[in-house]
Amino acid sequence: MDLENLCQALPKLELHAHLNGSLSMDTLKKLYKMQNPNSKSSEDTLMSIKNFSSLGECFKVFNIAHSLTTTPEAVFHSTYDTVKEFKEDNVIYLELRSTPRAIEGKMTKQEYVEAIIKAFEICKTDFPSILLKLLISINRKQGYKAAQDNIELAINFFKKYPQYIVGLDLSGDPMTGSTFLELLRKARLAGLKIAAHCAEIYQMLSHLSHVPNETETIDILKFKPDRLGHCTCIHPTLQGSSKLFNLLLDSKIPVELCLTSNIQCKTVSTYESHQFKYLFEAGHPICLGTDDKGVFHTSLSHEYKIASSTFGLKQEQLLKLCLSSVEYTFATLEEKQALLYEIEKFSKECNITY
Ligand code: 6MZ
Repeated sequence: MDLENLCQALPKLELHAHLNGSLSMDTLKKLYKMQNPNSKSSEDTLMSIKNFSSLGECFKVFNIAHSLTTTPEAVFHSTYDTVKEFKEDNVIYLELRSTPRAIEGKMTKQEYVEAIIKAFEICKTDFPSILLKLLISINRKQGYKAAQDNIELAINFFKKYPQYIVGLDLSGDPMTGSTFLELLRKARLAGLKIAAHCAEIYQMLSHLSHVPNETETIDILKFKPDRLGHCTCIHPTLQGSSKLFNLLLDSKIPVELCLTSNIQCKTVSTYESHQFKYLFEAGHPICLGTDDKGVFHTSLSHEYKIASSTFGLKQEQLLKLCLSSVEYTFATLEEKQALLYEIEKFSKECNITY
C-alpha cells in the first residue's frame, strides 16, 4: 500500500478539532443557502475564507463560519456534516470541541450544545463506525463571565450526557485573555477532563526580544491539564525556550500537534522545524490533529502523510501513533479497548507489525 492509501486507510483518532473551523466549503455553502435562500452568490462571499496569512488573520476567518451557525438547525447540520467527513476519512474516534454561542432571539448556549448532541445521536445510527465526544470550549478572549457560564453549562451537560460531554477546552485568540485556571480546577473537580491550548505565540517584550509567554506556560504546566494543544513556542532550538521544553518533557502531558495549522498560521516556519520532530524524538506522548480542517484545507489522513514524509516515519510508526492516541482520549476504558481492537485488526489485515 502506498503512503497516501495507508494514511487514508488507517483507523485514526482525531483529538483536536474545533467545530466551526472544521466546516468544509460544501457545508458552508449549504449553511449560506439555508440563511440566504434567494441569493446566488455564496461562492464569492465564501471565497475570502482562503485569504489569510497569520494567526490573527485566521481568527477573522472564524467569523465567517460563526455568521452562518447562528441557529440550532445550522449547528446541527454543521455537526452532522463534519462527523460524516471525518468518518469518510476513516476516523474512528472524534473529539470535537466547540464554544457555545448565544444569538439573541435565535439560540441560547444551551440550545447550541443540544443541537450538537442531537446531531451526535443521529450520527450514532448513521455512522456507527465513529465514536463521538464533545469538549466545551472556553474562548480566552470572551472573558471571565463567559468562561464561568461555559463551565457551568459543561458540568450540567456532563451530568446528563456523560457518554458525549467529556471535557473542557481552553482556546481562542492567544493574543488576548487569560487562562482561568481556578475555573478549570472547578470543572476538573466535577469530573471533566481538561485540554488546554498552550504556548501558541511569543510574548513581545520589546521591539528586540520575543520570548515564549513563560509565566502563563509554566502556570498551565503546573496545573497539569490532561492534554495540551500546540505548544508551538516550547521548542528546544528557540531562544529562551529550552527550560520550558524540559518542563514539558518532565510533565509527560500528551500534546496535540496540528502541523498544517501551525504552518498556515505562520507560528512555525517549516514542516521540518515543527516541534513534532523534537517531541517525537524525545518519546514524548503526542497525537496528530487537524485543528480546523475547513479553514486549513486539510484532513487527518493528510496530516499523517505530512508527518510521515517530513520526518521519515515508517508504516509501523504511523500505526503506533494511532495506537498511542487511544491512551490520550477521554473515552472510557471499554471504549479504549474497542478502539485498540480496531487498530490491531487493521494492522493484522495489512500485515504491519509493530
Ligand atoms: C486557538 C482556536 C484555534 O469553538 O466556534 N480556535 N483557538 N488556536 C487555534 N489555532 C489556529 N483554532 C480554532 O470553533 C472556532 C473557535 O475555535 C477556536 C477559536 O476560539 C475559534 O473562534 P468553535 O466551534
